[in-house]
Parts: sequence; C-alpha cells; structure tokens
Amino acid sequence: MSAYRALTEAEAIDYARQIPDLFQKDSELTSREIGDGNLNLVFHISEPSTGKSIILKQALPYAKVVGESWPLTLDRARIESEALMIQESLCPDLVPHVHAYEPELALTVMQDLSDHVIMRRGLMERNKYPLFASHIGTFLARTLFYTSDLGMNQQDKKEQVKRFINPELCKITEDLIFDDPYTDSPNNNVPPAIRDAVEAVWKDTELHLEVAILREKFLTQAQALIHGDLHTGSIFIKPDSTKVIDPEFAYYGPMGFDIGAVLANLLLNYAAQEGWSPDAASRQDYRNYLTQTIRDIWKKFDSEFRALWDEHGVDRMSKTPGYQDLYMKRLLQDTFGYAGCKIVRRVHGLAQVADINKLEDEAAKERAQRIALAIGTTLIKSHRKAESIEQMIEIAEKNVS
Ligand code: SR1
Ligand code: MG
Repeated sequence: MSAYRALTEAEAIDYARQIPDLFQKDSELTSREIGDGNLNLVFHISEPSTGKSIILKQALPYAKVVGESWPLTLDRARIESEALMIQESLCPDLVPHVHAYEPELALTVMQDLSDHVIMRRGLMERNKYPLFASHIGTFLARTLFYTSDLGMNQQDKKEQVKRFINPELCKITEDLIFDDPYTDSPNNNVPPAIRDAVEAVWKDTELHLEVAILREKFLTQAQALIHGDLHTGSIFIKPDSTKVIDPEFAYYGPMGFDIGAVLANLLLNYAAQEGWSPDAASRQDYRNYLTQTIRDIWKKFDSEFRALWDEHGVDRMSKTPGYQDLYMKRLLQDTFGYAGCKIVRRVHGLAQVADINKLEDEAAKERAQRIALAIGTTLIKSHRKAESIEQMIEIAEKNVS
C-alpha cells in the first residue's frame, strides 16, 4: 500500500526535522503552505534562531486548480526533481538546488528562494531586470543544446526520452493549449466582453491549420528535454539572479515550445500594460523594455546555442554547411508559433494570467485581452514565414498602435 498522504503544515515540520544536517536538534521551526500555482502544495519551513530555511514541494494526486475530479499522476514530482538536477548540472546558478527527493510522498526538498520574487509579479509591478535576457538565453541554450542529439550521445538520449515520458502532463498541454482554445470547450473561461473575438478564433480554419501543425510537432518531436511550462510564474527573479523552477511538465519535445513560452509571457505583460501603466509615456517606456528583452533573449540564445554547437557538437552530419542556419531558422519559426499558442490559451483558456486578469479597469482589461489575442493569432498564422525576431516585435507594436 502506498505511504502517500498530503502533508499538513505541522507534518511538513516533522518531515523537515528528519532531514540530516539541516536544522538544529529540537530547535523551533515554522511552516507555511505558500503554493499559489495550479497543482501542488509548497511548504516554506524556517528556523528563526539560525535564519535557515527550505522549501518542501509536494505533488497532490489531482490538479489543485480544478479539484479532486481531475486526478493527476504523482510521478510528475520525480520528473520535476530529475529535470531540476539535470538543469543544475548544465546551469548551476539558474535553478534551485534539490536537496532530496522522497518518491513515496512525491516530495522534493529544495533551496528556498524567498529573497527572489515570482517574475510575473515583478513585471506586474513594472520592475526591470537587465540581466534576465542573458540569464534565460543561457538557460535555454545550455539545457536545450546539451539534451538534444546535437549535444549528447544519441543512444543515451533515447534512454532519457524514456525516463521523461510524461503523458498525463503532456495531455494537459495538448488539450489546454492546442485544442480547447480553438473550439467551444467547457474547459474554456471565455471573458464575456470579448466573446465576439473568441468566436472568431473558433471559426478561423486558417488559424486552426497552423495550430494543428504546431500540435503535431508537440506530439511527435523529441528534440530536447524541455521545461514544458516556462512562463513567468515559473521564474523566480531579483536584479542579479534568475532561477527557473517547476519543470514538472518536462519531456522530450520541441525546443521552440520553451523559448516561445518565455517570449509569450513577456508579450502578455506587454498587452496588459493597457492597465498597469499610469500614462502613455510610461506605457511606451515599459513596452520598449519588454520588446528589447525579447530581442536580447533571442540574440543571446541564438549566439550561445551556435557557439555550443560549433565547440561541443557531437554529430558529424550536423556540421554540414548550411544545416545550422536552417535549424536556427526552424527554431525561430517554432518559437513564433508556440509563443502565439501560449498567448491565446491565456486569454480565454482554462488557466489564465494575473497580468491581465488582475486589471481592475474593465475597459483596460478588455483592450489587453483583445491585443493579446491579436498578437497571439498573428504569431501563429505567420510562424512558418518568420525570418527574424524583429518581426515578432513588429507584430506586437502593430497591435497596440
Ligand atoms: C490544470 S493545470 C493548468 C496549467 O497550469 C500549469 O502551469 C500549466 O501551464 C497548465 O497548463
Ligand atoms: Mg507550474
């Protein structure tokens, strides 16, 4: 029989006490459940006398955002802890350290990042993070290159593909990102004010064709070990540090899905500036910061990925002249398409974003939703023609002027 049980705050303390070499024997510990995501419990355990603290993250056997009627595998906790360990080996400063993983409780003990803030919140407060583009560009280049057939032994990679088969979490993405938003699904949360625009999405077969192509790639292309849910709620940040968290959706999939996820969430915030910026000048200023960040992320990713390929590529055929340029162009095109899909699902799908939903001014919220939908659908429709990251910025700018 399984020993799994969802911990209470008090039980989380009991568990933390047993972790060797962490807290002092018999010292007072505090515990707070701070999880605000869609799926898990997150306990912050601290020892006031020494200032030491850790995070215990426990998977629930169902999706918290919906309730017990939506059962969900606990194996995602293993996937998350193993993905974090691989990512840490490739980018030591860019993910939290995993102290331990307890399979029976689906529990991961990890570094406390309370001195950082969730990036979505930071962007909603209109903070700027000048090092973020370089940090996330490096994270993307290193994690995607070294887990792909370009950067690792191809037989070992197939073993990794097996370890990271993640069917239940992939199914969530396949439904919530690549299906429900394009039909009148009961999973959607359609904002009444933009029902006309959403109905246009449901009828747009030209759009559906492009989504079907992107969905097929998500279903079939084991290109690299991707994070799988790399939105700004999966990033802890402070001015000098970026930490990517929560890779429970990790599996071998298309690289552009991760890159697109990051850029999409910057663009969602870009759209939401309709309501967060106090005036037109500051709106323009913050939007310029966001588009510059998009440009810098792609440039950093592109240059670092190419450098890794040139210096550490393991595949003789991948050195064929012209192949690298073609590969990078296809990655850019995937990035456009997946960014578009990630935007659209956050406007009228099941799980939306605070950047837009927390706007109090209803007219600004509606404008933000319409802008986001226009940017998202244009990115999807144009993805197979994309040639440069500047086109993404042009699409964003055209839809707010
Ligand atoms: C039922 S889970 C809803 C969403 O939350 C996660 O963060 C993923 O983005 C997923 O699609
Ligand atoms: Mg998450």
